[in-house]
Amino acid sequence: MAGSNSDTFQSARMADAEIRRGTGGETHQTAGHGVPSLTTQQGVPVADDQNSLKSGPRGPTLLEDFHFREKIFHFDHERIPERVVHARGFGAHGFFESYESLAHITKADIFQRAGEQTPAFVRFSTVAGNKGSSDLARDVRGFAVKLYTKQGNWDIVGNNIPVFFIQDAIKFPDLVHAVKQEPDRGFPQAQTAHDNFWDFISLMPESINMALWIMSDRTIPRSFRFMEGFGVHTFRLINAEGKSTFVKFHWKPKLGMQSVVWNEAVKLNGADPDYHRRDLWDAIQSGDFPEWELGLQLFDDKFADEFEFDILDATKIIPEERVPVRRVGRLVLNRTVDNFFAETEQVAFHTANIVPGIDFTNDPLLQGRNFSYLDTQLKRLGSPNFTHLPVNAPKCPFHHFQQDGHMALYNPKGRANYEPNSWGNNSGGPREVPDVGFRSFAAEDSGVKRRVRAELFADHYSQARQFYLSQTEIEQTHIKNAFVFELSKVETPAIRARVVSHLVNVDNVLAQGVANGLGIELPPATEPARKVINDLPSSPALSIVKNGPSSFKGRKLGILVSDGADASLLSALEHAVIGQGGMIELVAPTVGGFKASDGQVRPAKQKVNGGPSVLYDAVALVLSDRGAQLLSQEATARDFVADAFAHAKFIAATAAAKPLLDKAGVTFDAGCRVLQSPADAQGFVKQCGELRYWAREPKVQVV
Ligand code: HDE
Repeated sequence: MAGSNSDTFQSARMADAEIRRGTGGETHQTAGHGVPSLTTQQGVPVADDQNSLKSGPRGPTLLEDFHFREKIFHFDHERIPERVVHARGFGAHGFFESYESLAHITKADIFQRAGEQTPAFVRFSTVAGNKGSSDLARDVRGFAVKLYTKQGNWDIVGNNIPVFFIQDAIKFPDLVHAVKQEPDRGFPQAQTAHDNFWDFISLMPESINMALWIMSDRTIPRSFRFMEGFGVHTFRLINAEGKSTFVKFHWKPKLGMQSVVWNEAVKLNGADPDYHRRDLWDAIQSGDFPEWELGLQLFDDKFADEFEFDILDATKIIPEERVPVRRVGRLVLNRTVDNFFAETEQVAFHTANIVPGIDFTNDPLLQGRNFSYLDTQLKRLGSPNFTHLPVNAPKCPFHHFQQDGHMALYNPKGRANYEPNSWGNNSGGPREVPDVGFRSFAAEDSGVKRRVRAELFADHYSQARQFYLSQTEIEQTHIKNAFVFELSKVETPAIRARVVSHLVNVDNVLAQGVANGLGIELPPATEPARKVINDLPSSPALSIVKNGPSSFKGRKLGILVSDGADASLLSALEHAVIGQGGMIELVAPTVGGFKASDGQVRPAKQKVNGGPSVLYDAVALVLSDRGAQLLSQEATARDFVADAFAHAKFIAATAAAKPLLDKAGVTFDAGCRVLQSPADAQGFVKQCGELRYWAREPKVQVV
């Protein structure tokens, strides 16, 4: 038979799984009790996996030890190249469910029927850090979604920020070189706080809008569950009549947006470098499945012509207040991977993976990406047959004449491996399907061949200003502080000043604040290539704080406990948190547990020096007099309290906790409360739904 066939492929995969389980016609003895025998890759049973073959107990190891040779050989080849960017990532399975039929806008099969579920795989990532870097790096997060639709795989390979640094893909290698570790010294990794990065940014005014976004709290999300995702580019939806509608894709977290504060991120990287992946893993494993809604911003040519900015420019957004986001379905992540390498590491996303009903625009960044991703897959996965890997293979039938190559997992039978052929309907293989097959939108394109950009691309500051002015005061302060932090790590004064000279075009107060923080004179503004539009309306959708949650759902309360802790208070807190859909974690002097006031020993999740308060959204101290005395001598317990206070978290404490609070330098404010009786627990947890007591922050952060 000609061409590929998913049935053949499925059976190849099943056979493969059988082989792995060793159930394919086993002849040797099993290890007993149904435990499979250890074998070599060739299926030869292994008698001794503890000792290599030697000539005498103290003699040389023998070359003929084929088991040892094969084992070491395979181990030596376990690594594949990590991704050039987005190396550190974490994936999960789930599904997308459409709310309504969008047949009038797109013929994409996934959007035809309300309630239809489509399998999905999502990989979140950081961009700059290497595979082993920490989760809380200040960085953009990748938000890549593979939708296994009935008409092929559709990938939305997006980020958690809706704009990008550059406008033209030809600058991508420069951008990535500048942000990653510097080539002479090999550091710093997973950081933008170094000379090369800010040198490049300061010489590329088009990146200033994105610079504002990355200095905001968007780059230190509380976890993947609390961040938005964006397709970034303008795409097209095409309906059955061939009509095109422009579209921008959004993912909106059901739990609302949330970020941590910078000092918390710095500490989290030490306390738990896997904080984000652990969070997603824990949520899915406990059945608290994270969800996002897919939002579409739909607009036509008329809007595109009237809009102040070019819809092909990936350094610009279309404010939601201008074109509303229509929520058309939900994405649910409900299954962790079986094997990290097979799925998260080997998944291969590609912006050019689109399906009938979706199409590209001429965004020069998108066009460059469409060219790039196949190269990276080949380099990383080592074979053009990477689509044969289960995570990458379509889940719909597929048939084609592509064949052979390294590690071809399915190899069709029959004679026909080309078309047209005259082998007849039964053995001639697949044929084109003009009526339903993918056809590119018939956009009219012509022009003089030149290396240019469109005129409106030259507006570099207007939307950066709009973004900044749309933030709450607390978020504006965080942006200023982030610039000061990053530029204070830059060693070359001229680079620092050049960055500030761009900020003058964004907002004077911001520029002056950063200059003050750096201890430099305010430099004159960089001459803008195009006049800055100063009066763009504020866009509340751009603020995290304005789009936070309304409850403690999905969040975690850390409770510091000691022997003698009031058992009724503990259960009241637990009850209140679980009632809101949150979680609690007990932190105690020993992980083995503590004896509460009811005489029962309860195990703790963390020992106090391994469970700092940065791991939690809010904290409670349920201590006995003796426990508080003891913990007030313990530096990590004092840090637990002092950090929670400094990070503007809500704090509740029994009256007995006072010695510890005093030693930690905490004076109660409206974000703290005494837990006098179990009845106080509800009120406290309700307040925790606001996540942070921001009014405290200016009082505890003065430089
Ligand atoms: Fe990517 N990008 N990118 N990118 N990108 C990759 O592909 C590239 C860009 C994004 O979890 C690579 O498989 C070019 C924008 C995500 O596996 C590579 C350009 C956006 C992921 C690549 C861009 C992204 C990647 C590296 C400039 C947001 C991770 C490994 C035109 C909309 C996907 C890989 C995953 C990965 C190239 C710009 C998002 C090298 C040339 C803009 C989320 O092919």
